Amino acid sequence: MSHKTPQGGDSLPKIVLVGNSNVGKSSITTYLLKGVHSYVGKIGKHPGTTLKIRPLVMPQNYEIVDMPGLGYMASKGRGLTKHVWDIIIHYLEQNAKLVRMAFIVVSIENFRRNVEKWEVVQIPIDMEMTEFLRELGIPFKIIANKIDKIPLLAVKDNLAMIAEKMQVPPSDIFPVSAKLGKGLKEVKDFVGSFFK
Ligand SMILES: Nc1nc2c(ncn2[C@@H]2O[C@H](COP(=O)(O)OP(=O)(O)OP(=O)(O)O)[C@@H](O)[C@H]2O)c(=O)[nH]1
Ligand SMILES: [Mg+2]
Repeated sequence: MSHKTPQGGDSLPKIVLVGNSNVGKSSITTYLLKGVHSYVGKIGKHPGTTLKIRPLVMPQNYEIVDMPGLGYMASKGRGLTKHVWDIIIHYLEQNAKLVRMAFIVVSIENFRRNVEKWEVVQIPIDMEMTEFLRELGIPFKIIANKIDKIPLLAVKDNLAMIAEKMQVPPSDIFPVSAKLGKGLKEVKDFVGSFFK
């Protein structure tokens, strides 16, 4: 298993997907790449499916970068989680000027539980990522994925909580179900608006 990050010489603008393990980053990336690349990376039932940073070049000369998951990965151990955080942070620092937009993907089903569980001990990882992106001056939006997993009323409540915790206006959140294909066109059109 290699954890090499792509080395310099790669000056294309980038769209980056970050977030906890198992939230659906690779599923969303697969949709964004449809018709261009048939295979992105694995989509898995188990957290920690994507382990390498592998940018994919689009015909409009930008890259889509599906990141490994940030959070705890059951089968891989804590050491690897820290390692993944470090390589992602390093990548973002090195490429800050080239990243046109970062999407922080969260699972709308798990966000509330994660925040309530972690916030007493330390800053939850998604919130830490917003701080980090703000420091680097990288613009970001939130994708609240897996809306198919909870009732509509809970979707509304959780969207409000995500906006509050991530300190973004509600209009910065894309509600999505990668499974049902809901909300994905909005994300794709938004990405497309950067690279006409
Ligand atoms: N119900 C539901 N399941 C989803 C949705 N999006 C993705 N999944 C499932 O969630 C699991 C994880 O999806 P991935 O796309 O591999 O998630 P990831 O964020 O890339 O995961 P890592 O690479 O481990 O960080 C897979 O079993 C997907 O089929 C969704 O909108 N709804
Ligand atoms: Mg993945």
